[in-house]
Amino acid sequence: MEDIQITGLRARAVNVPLQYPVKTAVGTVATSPLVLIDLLTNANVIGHAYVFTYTPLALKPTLQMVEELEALVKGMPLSPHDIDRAVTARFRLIGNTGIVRMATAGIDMAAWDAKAKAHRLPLVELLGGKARPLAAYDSHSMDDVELGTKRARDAVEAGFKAVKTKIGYATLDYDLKVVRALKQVTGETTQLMVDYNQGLSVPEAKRRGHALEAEGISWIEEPTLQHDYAGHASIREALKIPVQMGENWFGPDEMQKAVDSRACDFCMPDLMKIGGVTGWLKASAIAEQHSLPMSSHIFQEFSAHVLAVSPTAHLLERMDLTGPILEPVLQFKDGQAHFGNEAGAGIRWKEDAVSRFLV
Ligand code: SMN
Ligand code: MG
Repeated sequence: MEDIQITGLRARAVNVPLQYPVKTAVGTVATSPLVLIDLLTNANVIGHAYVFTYTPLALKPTLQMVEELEALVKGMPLSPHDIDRAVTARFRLIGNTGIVRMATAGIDMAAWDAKAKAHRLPLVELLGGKARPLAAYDSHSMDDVELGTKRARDAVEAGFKAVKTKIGYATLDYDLKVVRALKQVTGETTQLMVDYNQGLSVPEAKRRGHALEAEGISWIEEPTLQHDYAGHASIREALKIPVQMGENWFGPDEMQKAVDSRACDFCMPDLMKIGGVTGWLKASAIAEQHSLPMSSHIFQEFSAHVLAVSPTAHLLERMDLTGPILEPVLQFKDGQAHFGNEAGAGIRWKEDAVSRFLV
C-alpha cells in the first residue's frame, strides 16, 4: 500500500445531553462537551475520534487546540508513531499535558481509526489482536438510594456482572446507607465498586475505607487527590479493598510515577489523557510489567479495541457520554462488550444529532 498521507483535519464542538448526569463527590458533569475529530487522508478513508472536555468551559479551547494541530499533521504520512514523535518534539517545552495532551490524543485516535480503515481491519486486528467479548461494568453516579438501586437493578437485569457507583456523601453513614441498598440489589453475583473521585483526605479515606471492608466492595477508586501518589499508596497499605486509579494520568510517564509509588492495586488509564491508542499501548506494557489488572475509563468504543490487546485486561467501563451523536456500534450483552465487526474503531457520527448539538 503506497504511503497514505494526511490531507486535512476537521473538528466540531458539540455539547450533548446525558441520560444521567455524572454526579461525583467533587462536581457534576451535567452535559457531555465533546470535540469531534475527522482526520482526512488521500486514501478515501476518514479517521473519526472524539475527545471529552469534562466542562463546557474547556470545549472551545480544546476545539481550537485540535484545529491548530492541522498545520502540524497535514502532509504527514498516516503513521501514528510518526505523529507521536512529531508531537512529543513540538510540545516538549510547554509539556504534552492538559488540553495539549487531550487534543494530540484525539488526533492519535483518529489516525489509528483511519489506518485501520485503510487496511479494512477492525482496529483490534490492526493492533495484532482479535475481537472478543470483553467483561464490562456499568458505571453510575452519586445517584442516592432510589435512583441508585433502580440503575443497579437495570444493570443486573441487563446481565452486567459488575456495577460501579460514586460515593463520598456528607457522612460515612450515608455512604454505607447507599452501598448497603445497592448490595441488596447486586447480591453475591454482581460485583460492586465505589468511586470517590478524589473527594477524601487520606485519613478520611482510611476511615471510610475500613468501614467499607465489611461490605463486599471490589475496588475503591481515587479515594484521595489524583496526583497524591504517596497518599494513595498509604491508603492502599491500610485497606483490604483494592485501590483503583488512573483516569487522570496525563501520559504513560505519570502512570509510571504512580506505579513506582505503589499507589494502586488496579489501574484504569483514560484513553484520551494517557495519549490515545499510542499512549495506551505504552501504558499496557507498564501494567503488564507490574501485573496490574487494567481497566478502561469512558471512551468505550476505542477502549474495547485496545483493552482486547492489553495483557492484563480487566474490565471495560460502560458509560455512554456520546448519547445521540454516535451510531450504536458497541453492543453490551450478558455483561460483556461486543465489538469489532467493522473496519476501524467503530465511530460513526449521527450527523442529524451532531447538527442539533453543535456549539
Ligand atoms: C468519571 C468522572 C467524570 C466523568 C466521567 C467519568 C468517573 C469514572 O471518575 O470513573 O467513570
Ligand atoms: Mg473514576
